[in-house]
Amino acid sequence: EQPLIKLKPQRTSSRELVNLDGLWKFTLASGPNDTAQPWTAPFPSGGLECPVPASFNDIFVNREIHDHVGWVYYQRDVFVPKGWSKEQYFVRAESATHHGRIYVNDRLLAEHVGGYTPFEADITEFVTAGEKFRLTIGVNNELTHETIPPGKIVIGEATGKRTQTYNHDFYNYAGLARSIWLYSVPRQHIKDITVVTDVEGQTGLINYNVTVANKASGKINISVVDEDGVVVATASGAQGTVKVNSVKLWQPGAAYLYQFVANIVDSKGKVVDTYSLATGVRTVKVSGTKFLINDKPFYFTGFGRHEDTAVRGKGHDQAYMVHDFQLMDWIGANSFRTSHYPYAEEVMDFADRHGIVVIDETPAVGLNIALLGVSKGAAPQTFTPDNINNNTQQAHKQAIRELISRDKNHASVVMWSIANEPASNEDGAREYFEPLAKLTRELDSTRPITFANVGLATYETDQISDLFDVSCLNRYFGWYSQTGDLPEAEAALEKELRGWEKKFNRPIVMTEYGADTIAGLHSTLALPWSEEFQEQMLSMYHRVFDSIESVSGEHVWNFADFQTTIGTGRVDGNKKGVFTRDRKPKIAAHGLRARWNNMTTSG
Ligand code: GCB
Repeated sequence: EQPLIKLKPQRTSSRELVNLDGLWKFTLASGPNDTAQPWTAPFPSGGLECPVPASFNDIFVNREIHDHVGWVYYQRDVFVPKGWSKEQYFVRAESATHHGRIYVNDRLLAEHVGGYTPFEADITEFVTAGEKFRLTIGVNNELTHETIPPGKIVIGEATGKRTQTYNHDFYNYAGLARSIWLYSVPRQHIKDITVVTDVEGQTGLINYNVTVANKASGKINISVVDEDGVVVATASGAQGTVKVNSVKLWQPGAAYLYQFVANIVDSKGKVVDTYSLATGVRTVKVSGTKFLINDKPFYFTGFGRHEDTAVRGKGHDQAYMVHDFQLMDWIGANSFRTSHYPYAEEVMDFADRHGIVVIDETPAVGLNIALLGVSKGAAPQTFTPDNINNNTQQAHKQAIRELISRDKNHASVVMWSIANEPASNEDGAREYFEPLAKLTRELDSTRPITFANVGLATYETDQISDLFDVSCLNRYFGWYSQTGDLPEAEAALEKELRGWEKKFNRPIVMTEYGADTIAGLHSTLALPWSEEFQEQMLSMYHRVFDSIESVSGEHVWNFADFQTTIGTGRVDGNKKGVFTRDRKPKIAAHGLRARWNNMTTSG
């Protein structure tokens, strides 16, 4: 098992943080087996430079780089600040899609598989404070049937060219799409904090657990500081419960965050290390057909989204992040799902600060060969030794561990989604998913768990939904079936939703519904692909949702148009966005805005 990465680095009185974003030297590996070892020497000057954070694929005007399958290398020089001689220091990559290696000078110091969660190298013993080193990060974008997400490399018959194929509907952007950091901590430091909140009457309870690295002596002191900077509660010891009187709750649309400050204090009363965790006090639970936040029914409005913009691909961008949240606010969205992978930590922090509710998803997308049409005719068999197998399941478990370990403290996260559209109607699904559902609950018993169910796995054929708490359904009546025929689609949708309601009597969240829509294409007949069709189709869904008691939320697919793999079903990407890829509203945006802004978000 890969080590789980703990607290996000931060600058405090005991910790330093240096951002390594910017232009890095960049090169492709010379061959698939990567024998050239480019990290053992400085890259020649005058070569390519690649911005970090960004996916590399669309940066260069070069088809070979765009389509590259295998290793790429990023390199830059880094100084370790001279004041760090007594500290321990790390290089941390927020993500490397999908397999990353950190080299310091000639030496490999860290390796990580899984493209959307952080990893780090302890470089303390290898570079002296005040000295410069050559930092090289290798990134490999290959997907196999044993990775999460899965994929398959095919070899061109005539050319021998390797092409990455996969079952998921978004482009396999790769590289260093999130920030890279150099940071220091004291030798004795806080390694991890877990907080779980509860409410009793007017009192907020923060149950906590602090783990410490290299602990020889020293005590743990906790203080909870409110938004005015006032210490409202204190505690001591590595675990326990802090009580906050007259608590201000974290609420959807009305965030309130306390700073949970953990200190290690030595015998002379000196603070050895300090870390401050933004903590929202709230509860989450499923009761009957309702999804409760702070014991009040919550109705999800919003989207499945993607990290996707022109040129930077999946590169995190503060301007787009803030703008996208502004658009969500404008349209009246109170929530989103991190379809189909964990998003940048900055996004989660933003959601915490602004009271936006998140369904947090692993990168387990495409565990379904029926969607590919691979096995046309034959009964599709997703869960077999040479497809999705025990090793895939191990990788999936690790993806769940890493997601929960990274995001467990976010008030905004109200539910874990452990997969998107797996073949849950096929034999083998139950054997595959039962241990995963169990693991998720072991890691976090406080949040409901779910997965996004595919249309092929109806209430009659799905084999795993009873292992989960909420029925999250992705449905495309009127688009992939009953195409363009909204009355037929409406009847089919209603039948399906009533089937789920009757079988499970628990909340249903429609986690995907939508239609590809070419911005600017109009049709008086509201034919498919037009802006009018998207508008009318969404309205039809809303009519049905409003008539079914257990429907507890609606996430349109998708927030914005996004890039996909090349194929005959997609014209420069998926066009189901309510906004275009450059964030201009389609007609449907106005209808959603009117509906969602008029809804009481709880109820
Ligand atoms: C789905 C997938 C999503 C696709 C969408 C579509 O069911 O979950 O990743 O992009 O359908 O547009 O086909």
